[in-house]
Amino acid sequence: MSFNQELDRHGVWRKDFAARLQNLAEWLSGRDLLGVGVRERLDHLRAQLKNDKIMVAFVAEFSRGKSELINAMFFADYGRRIMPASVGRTTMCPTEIAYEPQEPPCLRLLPIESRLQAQSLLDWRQVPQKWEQVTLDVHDPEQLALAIQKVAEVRRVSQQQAAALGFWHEEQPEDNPLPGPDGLIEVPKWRHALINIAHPLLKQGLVILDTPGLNAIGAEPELTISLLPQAQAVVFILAADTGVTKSDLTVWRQHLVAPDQVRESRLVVLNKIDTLWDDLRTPAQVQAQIAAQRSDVAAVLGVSAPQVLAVSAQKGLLAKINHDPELLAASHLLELEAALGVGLLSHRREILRSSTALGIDALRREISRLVHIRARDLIEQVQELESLRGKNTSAIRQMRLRIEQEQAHFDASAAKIQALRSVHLRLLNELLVLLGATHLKTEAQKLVVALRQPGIKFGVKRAYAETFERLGAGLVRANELAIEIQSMLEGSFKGLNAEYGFSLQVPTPPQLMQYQHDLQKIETSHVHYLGLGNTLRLARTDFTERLTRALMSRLRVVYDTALNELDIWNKSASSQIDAQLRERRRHFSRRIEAVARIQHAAGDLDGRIRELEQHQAELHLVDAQLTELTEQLMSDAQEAPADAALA
Ligand SMILES: Nc1nc2c(ncn2[C@@H]2O[C@H](COP(=O)(O)OP(=O)(O)OP(=O)(O)O)[C@@H](O)[C@H]2O)c(=O)[nH]1
Ligand SMILES: [Mg+2]
Repeated sequence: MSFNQELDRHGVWRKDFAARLQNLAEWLSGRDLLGVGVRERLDHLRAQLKNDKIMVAFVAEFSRGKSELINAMFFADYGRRIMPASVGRTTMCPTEIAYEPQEPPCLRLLPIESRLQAQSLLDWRQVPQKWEQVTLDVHDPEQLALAIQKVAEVRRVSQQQAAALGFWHEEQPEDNPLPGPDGLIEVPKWRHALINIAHPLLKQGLVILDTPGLNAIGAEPELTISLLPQAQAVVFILAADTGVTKSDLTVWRQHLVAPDQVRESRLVVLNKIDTLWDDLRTPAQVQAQIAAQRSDVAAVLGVSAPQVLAVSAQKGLLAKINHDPELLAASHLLELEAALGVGLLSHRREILRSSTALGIDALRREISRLVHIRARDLIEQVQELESLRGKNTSAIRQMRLRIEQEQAHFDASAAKIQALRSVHLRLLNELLVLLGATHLKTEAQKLVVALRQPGIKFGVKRAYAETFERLGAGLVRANELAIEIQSMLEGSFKGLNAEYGFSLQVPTPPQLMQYQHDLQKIETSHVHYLGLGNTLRLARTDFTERLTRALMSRLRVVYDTALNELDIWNKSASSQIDAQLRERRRHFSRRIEAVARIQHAAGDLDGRIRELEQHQAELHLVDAQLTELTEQLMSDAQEAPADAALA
């Protein structure tokens, strides 16, 4: 199955699943079961399904055919080239192509001068007015392609300006671009481009990242350190007519062999095989030559031969536009799409499914807790009324008094719960500080100071190790606090359950230590990046600052995820208490009301009991339906969708 079909299928499943969650929400609301805790969980699940983005990055030295391959794989339906692809350097800034339904189709460009300011790319994304915006007409491929040409724009600046922007380095003259006759240097006009268009695949959460070749990136740590590690797949491209050059190897080493890589998420493409097609040779000879080149490439890059796919992007694009199946087969484009589809998407789907299944399970427990409280309350009421059978009015009055006393005792529990809450909040706040933005900023600042020390060249590893040790220690402390809170909750829930007959269950504790692994990954990728001859640049203030900003934005993603987990944990604890308090108050007023009715018309007792039994039967049915509904959702989350879903 091709990448497009796989993605389609995944999209159908996600949409379908989201619709069914919506139905569940309506069903629950109709039965007064959509409390705060349940709604939170449902919203979280829906957001998870909706935001399931899959980023595929195309990385290579210039002119290997990255943009052409994107055109061929994703945009052939426009009947022409959409991303600019031409000889020489073309794409000058990283270009992200995605779909955001709440925004109009447009191209947004962040000026290169933004590099002179302190914000990271992540920060700039939040400031739309700093981006130049060009409206796109998706029904007019000519206009679309013309507008997107902007990603190839350059500016000419003085050597000094180029240095400030990160494109000129005294200490590494061999990497510097050639100045023009006027001494000016060509630099990209834009730092980053975002394209928002409603393509079917993009609608399903695909994000494509096109990148420029080596020098056009100009020591932009953000790409290596923040952007590419987020990509679920990185496609590395070589050209059959140039083979593996020195600069190809530099790109490969910088971006593709990051430690801790997920093997199946890297694809090597040997592009432009059409340049080997030769009328003077037999097809068999050509095939043999391609095969030999594939194994050469595999050997040089240290990957297995099947991991190298030989294609012709240009002929693939042409074949799709002209509906020429023979040429399409010869281009081997569909094989590449299939490899990407199988390796990447199935892995991605697994992750989403298992986390969805976990979410449904938590949701089910949350709801059935509510159902069981109601069932128990009904049983108690029936028993209470049964005990009134044949009793005189004074006995009935006695009972009412007793219920009112119980109610007063229960109201006093509010103070206890308040005390519990304030202890909980105090500990929680202490924990939140350890994962907060201020804490991170302070740590990053210490790293900047350390990296600026003269002669840091040999101490980079140590400076990082120390910073990450401190961050790690903060995480350990946060985890200890979480354990403390969890055991406090266990104790007080137990007490409340015993004293007031609640059925509070402590929520699943957050797994903070898992983020230690993310921290390690970030540390290694930085140390790796700096090991690639970038250490010398640390002497430059702007470089060190860009580097730490990139570090910050990646750390922030990790810490925000952790904070989000804490939030769910915390809400699950407090919303349970709220729900049980609410149910209990209702229970009291129902009991008093029932007794009051019987006080006024003693004969109504049987009728009232029948009514309650009717409610019991209804609740029983709700419980059974609920089990069925959630079980169905569970199994759908775990199993692969039937092929029929495609039809
Ligand atoms: N013959 C042949 N030419 C190709 C093929 N793929 C791309 N090209 C050409 O190679 C040139 C460079 O392609 P681009 O897609 O611009 O390359 P790129 O990797 O995006 O390069 P930059 O944007 O400069 O980093 C263009 O003229 C393409 O038409 C191919 O499969 N066969
Ligand atoms: Mg390009």
